[in-house]
Amino acid sequence: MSNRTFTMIKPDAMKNGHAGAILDRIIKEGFRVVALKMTKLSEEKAGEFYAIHRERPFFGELVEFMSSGPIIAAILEKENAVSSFRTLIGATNPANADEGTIRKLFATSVGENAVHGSDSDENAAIEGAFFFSGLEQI
Ligand code: DAT
Ligand code: MG
Repeated sequence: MSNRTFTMIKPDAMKNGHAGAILDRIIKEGFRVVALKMTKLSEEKAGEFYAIHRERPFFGELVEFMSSGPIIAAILEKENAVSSFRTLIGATNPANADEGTIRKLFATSVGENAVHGSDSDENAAIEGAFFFSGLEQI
């Protein structure tokens, strides 16, 4: 079990001014920030990141949204990071997310749901490497 996960604060949360509150919550929940940057995905890069969803009906919408504005990307460290972070963010659709979760508090809709969290240790490593070199991981 790896102790790292990868997250993005998505364009809706950035635009709505929730980035500070989300980072504050993540740190208060005991995650250590290993790497952090603000960036903006091109449509091509967003499509590459979400390639696994290429055949899904919402893929075009997802790529357009994820490239619509700045994001914050980060690698986080905590025991059981992947599952612990998925619990903290809540269900994909904020309407189904538990009270107090980041998506319940800050998401706009199922498509614009404030934050990304890796779904496995393997994907956490792949996604972290998509944004950060080894030297950028402290
Ligand atoms: P998660 O981000 O919880 O891992 P996922 O991997 O199933 O969810 O989907 C990736 C993203 O795609 C999700 O965060 C938002 C978007 N998405 C998922 N289901 C959707 C739907 N039914 N309609 C619109 N966008 C959707
Ligand atoms: Mg996912």
